[in-house]
Amino acid sequence: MPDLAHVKAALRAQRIETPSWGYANSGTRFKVFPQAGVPRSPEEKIADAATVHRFTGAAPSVALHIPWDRVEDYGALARYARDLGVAIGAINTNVFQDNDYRLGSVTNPDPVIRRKATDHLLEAISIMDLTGSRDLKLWFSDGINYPGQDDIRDRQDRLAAALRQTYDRLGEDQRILLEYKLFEPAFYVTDLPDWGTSYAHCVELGERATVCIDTGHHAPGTNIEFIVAFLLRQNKLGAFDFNSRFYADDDLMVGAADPFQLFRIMNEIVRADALDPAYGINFMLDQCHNIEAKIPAIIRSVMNVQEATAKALLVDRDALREAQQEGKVLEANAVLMDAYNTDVRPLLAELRAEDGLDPDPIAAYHRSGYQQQIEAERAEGQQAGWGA
Ligand code: AOS
Ligand code: ZN
Ligand code: ZN
Repeated sequence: MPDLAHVKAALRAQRIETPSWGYANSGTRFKVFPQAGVPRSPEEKIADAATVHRFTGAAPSVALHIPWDRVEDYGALARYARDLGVAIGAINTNVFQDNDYRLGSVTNPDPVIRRKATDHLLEAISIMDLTGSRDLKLWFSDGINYPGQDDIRDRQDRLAAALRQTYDRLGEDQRILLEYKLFEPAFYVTDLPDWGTSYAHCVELGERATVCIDTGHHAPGTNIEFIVAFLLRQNKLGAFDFNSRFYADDDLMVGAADPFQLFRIMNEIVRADALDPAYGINFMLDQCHNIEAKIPAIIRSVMNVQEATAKALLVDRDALREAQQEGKVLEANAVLMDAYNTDVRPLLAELRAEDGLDPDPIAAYHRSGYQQQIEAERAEGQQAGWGA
């Protein structure tokens, strides 16, 4: 059986990054239901992220999105975050919300528009220099809707050229997280549709380019833990955008739709000894809380990742390997299922209590008065940026 002290140490070291846009108002293309107390500024989003960290002890950084989190002085913003006990994490770029990008951003047939898009990516690196961020997260909405609309291969060349310029601008301690997505907003071809395309571009770029797996960005039935295992073996897994999906890119709370899938993913992470922050994987959330209370939903999400991780850490690796090597199919499967079916909530509650945290972070948040305070203080919350 795994050593409990080791399990606890691994859980204590675990870090989950929350997204600034998850704290703001969001919705579908049909309606945004505003909520009371949502942040009006990047500072207030950071304050909410710091609150999630205060109650979970496991979320010490917050990802920003440019331009949604644009400020005059990024150095001051980073200091503000640090004073609240969190760091600014990945910088997300936006080359999808400008009229110029109707036919694409870095893959647009017009070189002037490609230049504008690439300049935005370079600007994001300048912001990282000021915030001390390590990760530049790139997601492109680029693609085409109709066969023949543009040349698929030329678009790959244009994408490669923009990525090359961006990669060459990175500082020594900075890296690219290259995200892929099967479809939406493009419906016929997406220029970065899957992990293989992202992986190939990352290999071409160099060792500071790694793949970001958004768990909601695959065709139904895709075996995500296989992708995780493969990329880990190649040293090319840089980050996750965790969320849940029932249909497409639903951006629901991680661990809500399929906690077993989350366990299988974390099992591959533990198998590769890749959980510790020193390994370099950024475990981010990329979620929108359209109808549920935002801060409690993000606390819940952090807890869901912790629970899946605890179960993965409880897998009896020796017994598993033995059963696998002896070809004992059912026994091997049972080892995994035993761990998955363990109720790890008491273990995590104990761990929090040992660390001076409330064993029940959501209840503690509700008791804290923070929600009442922000509802009183923040007159009119900001929309996350989606559909704005
Ligand atoms: C879009 O579908 C992607 O998931 C992006 O990762 C992300 O939601 C966006 O970059 C937010 O900044
Ligand atoms: Zn994402
Ligand atoms: Zn997405």
